[in-house]
Amino acid sequence: NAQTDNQSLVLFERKQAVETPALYHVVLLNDDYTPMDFVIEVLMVLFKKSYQQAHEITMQVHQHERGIAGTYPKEIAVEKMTQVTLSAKANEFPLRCITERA
Ligand code: NFA
Repeated sequence: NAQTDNQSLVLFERKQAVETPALYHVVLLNDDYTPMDFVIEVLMVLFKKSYQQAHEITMQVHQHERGIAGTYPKEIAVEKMTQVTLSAKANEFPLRCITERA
């Protein structure tokens, strides 16, 4: 319910209400071995970023140890995190990814 996940209520006329989903950042973490081009590709394919956006986020992670790949409702954020982790493993890169409450 609204309390457990600290969600907000959007109220409509005639006392209808819907809960807006709590949002989570999918955060990419830096490492020394994953190629920049792989990170850019992950951001473009899984997070629908343009090449320019993907390059900026990759440089943010490379220089500052972490960066936000995208922000989604929890279930989708966890799914994206899983896809990043599986894709990295399949390519034998150590890229790590976490989710955190936005
Ligand atoms: N630091 C990695 C390198 O120098 C690049 C990288 C960027 C890795 C973003 C993970 C995330 N090859």
